[in-house]
Amino acid sequence: MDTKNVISLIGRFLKENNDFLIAAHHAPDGDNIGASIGMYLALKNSGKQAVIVNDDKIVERYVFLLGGDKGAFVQYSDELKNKKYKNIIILDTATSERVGKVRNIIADDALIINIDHHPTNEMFGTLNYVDSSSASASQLVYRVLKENGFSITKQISDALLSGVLSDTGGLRFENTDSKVLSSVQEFIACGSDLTDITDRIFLRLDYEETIKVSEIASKIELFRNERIALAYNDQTVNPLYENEPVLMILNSISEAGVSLFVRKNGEDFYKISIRSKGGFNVSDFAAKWNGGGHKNAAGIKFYGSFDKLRNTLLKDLREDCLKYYGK
Ligand SMILES: [Mn+2]
Repeated sequence: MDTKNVISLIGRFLKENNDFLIAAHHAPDGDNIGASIGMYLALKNSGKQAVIVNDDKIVERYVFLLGGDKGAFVQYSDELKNKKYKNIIILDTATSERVGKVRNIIADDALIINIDHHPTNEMFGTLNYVDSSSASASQLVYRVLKENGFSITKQISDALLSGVLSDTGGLRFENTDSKVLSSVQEFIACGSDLTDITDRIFLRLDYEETIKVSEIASKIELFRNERIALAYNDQTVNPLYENEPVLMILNSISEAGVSLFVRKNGEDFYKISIRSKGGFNVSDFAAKWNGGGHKNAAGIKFYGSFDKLRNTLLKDLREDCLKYYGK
């Protein structure tokens, strides 16, 4: 089926149904949140019932996008389990497993719309609009709404712009192409304030979080030959609200090509975010360790001790980087 067709079928699905569940991958990022809120608002403005349910909480810095309607973005809990939704929209999510426990509230015979830009998308939907050449899922949601005649209010535009800015690192990552810039131009025409949204997403951190981030940053390790920078945090002792500020600091280190933020999230359980600048493909590396993501941003879950992590996964990464950066 060609793209135009899929988009118009998704439009029919949105117009002919009601009571939608909007879901996306756990540990939501800005693109996931922006795409979800943009879709939610468009449905609400058309008089439809909808709710966004995620395995995790919304990230605080994106709450403004809800415009006071805080109940619209719900963290999954077992109390929700009695209701099974039949009309599902899954955004920015490569595999249906990545919605986590939200699967418990999806009916067996549900219709699922899958809108995504991950190259590893498993086409799990009844309708799949997957375009891996798109820098963000928010742009795909924008196209679906626009081509099906939904009006793009400033609030919707702000949500989708936040998604685009989040996945392009504020229009700085390699994926910032002409499609990104023309969508940004359209969002500005819808009334969005690029400077304000950029500030809210990247440049605001409260005092307490700033101190925590600084403490973590002061202990960053650098492997010079391998061009790897590594930060560590024990989330069970000193939890951060979000990972992005530490990742931005790691990424700004000129000697590093690849950065790694390792978080201890439980006994013998670590979550790792990997970023790269330029050619080194962190998605390929993550795939070897049952993780996934994009070329320049990926994630891995590791089970075992930190020593084991150093002696296996980090060792493997150091070898790959040594080969890649050639020293
Ligand atoms: Mn995305």
